[in-house]
Amino acid sequence: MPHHHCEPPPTTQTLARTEDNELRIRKPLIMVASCGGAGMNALENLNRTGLRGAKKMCINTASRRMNEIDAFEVITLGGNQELEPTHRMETNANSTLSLLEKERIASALEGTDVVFVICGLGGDTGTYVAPKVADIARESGALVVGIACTPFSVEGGRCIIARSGLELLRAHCDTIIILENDRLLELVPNLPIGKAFQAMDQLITESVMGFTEPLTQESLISMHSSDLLGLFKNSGTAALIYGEGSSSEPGRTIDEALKNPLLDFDAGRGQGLMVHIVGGPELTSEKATEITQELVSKLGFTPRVIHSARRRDGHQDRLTITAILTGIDDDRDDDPGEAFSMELTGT
Ligand SMILES: Nc1nc2c(ncn2[C@@H]2O[C@H](COP(=O)(O)OP(=O)(O)OP(=O)(O)O)[C@@H](O)[C@H]2O)c(=O)[nH]1
Ligand SMILES: [Mg+2]
Repeated sequence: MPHHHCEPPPTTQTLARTEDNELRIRKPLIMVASCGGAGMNALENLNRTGLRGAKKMCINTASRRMNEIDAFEVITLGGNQELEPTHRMETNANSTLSLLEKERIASALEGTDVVFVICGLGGDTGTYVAPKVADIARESGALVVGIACTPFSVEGGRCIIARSGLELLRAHCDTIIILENDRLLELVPNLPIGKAFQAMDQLITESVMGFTEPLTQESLISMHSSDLLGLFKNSGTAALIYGEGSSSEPGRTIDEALKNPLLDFDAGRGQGLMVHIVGGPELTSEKATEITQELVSKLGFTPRVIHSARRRDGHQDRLTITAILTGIDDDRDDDPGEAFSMELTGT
C-alpha cells in the first residue's frame, strides 16, 4: 500500500469527543454560515476583508446577488430558481425548510468543528432560517456561535418578531453575540444607512477573524480548539469588545474598546474572555500578553481567559483588540467560583 501524506478525512467527530492531542495536530474546520439578506452583506464584507481559514456558506432566498456570492456552498431557499419570480415561495418567520434543504445544509456542515451563524433579525428569511441552521450545526457536533443584528426600534413590529427569533436562535447556539443596530444611530447619526451597516459588518468580520485566524493561521500566540471549546460550549450570551488604535498607546485602545458605543458592554460581568491582539511587526508575544493583562485588570473582575496574538500585513503601528466576553446573561450566577480564576493559556 502506498503511503499517502494526507490528513485523515474530516469526520462528524465533535471537539468534545476528540482527544486533546488529536486536536492539537489537526486544524479545526470552521464554517461561516450566513443567513438572509443582512447575513449575506456580512459575508460579502468578510470576503472583501479576506478571511482565511474558514469555509463560507450562504443561505438565502433566490436573488441575483445569490448567483454572484463567493462561498463554498450556496443554498437557495424557497423553491426552484428556474421558476418565474412570481412562482417562488415567499418566506417569513414561520416558514419551514424542506427536507432537501435541511439535507443540503446538514451535508455542508458535516465534520465542522465551529460554525458561525450570522443573520439579521428582521422577521423574514434570516430570522426563520438561522435557528434552524444552528440546530443542524449542533446536531452535527460543532460548537455554534450565533452573531445576530437586531432591527432598529423604529422598525416597530419587526422588533417583536426579532425578539422571538432571537430567543429561538439563542436556544440553538452555544454562545450568541447580539449587535444592536440602534446603537449605530448614536455613533454615526449622519452616515447613510449603508455606511452605518458597514460599521456593524466590520465588527462581525473582526469577531469571526478573532476566532478563526489564531486557530488556523501562523500566529505569535496561537489558540487551541480545546481551550476555545471549554470557554464557549453552552456559554450563553456574549459581548463583543473591540477597539483599534496606535500600537504606541495600547492603554488608550483598551479604554476605547471598553467603551465602544456600538457594543452593549455595560454588563460589568462575565465568565470567560477570549482576547485576540493584532499588530504590526513591532508586536511581540510579551507585549500582547501585557495588553491582555491590562484589559483584564480594567474589566474589574477576573473571568477565565484565553488569548492569542498575530501580526497582520499592513498593520504597521496599528493595534486592534478583539475580545469576546461570554456568560453575561442576567440569570447567570455572579460568582463563577474557583474554576474561573485568572488563567492565561496559549503557546
Ligand atoms: N449590520 C447590518 N444590519 C443590517 C444589514 N441589512 C439589514 N440590516 C438590519 O438587520 C435587520 C434584519 O435583517 P434581514 O436580513 O432583513 O433579516 P430578515 O428580515 O429576517 O431576512 P430577509 O428575508 O433576508 O430580509 C434589518 O431590520 C436591518 O435593521 C446589513 O447589511 N448589516
Ligand atoms: Mg428583512
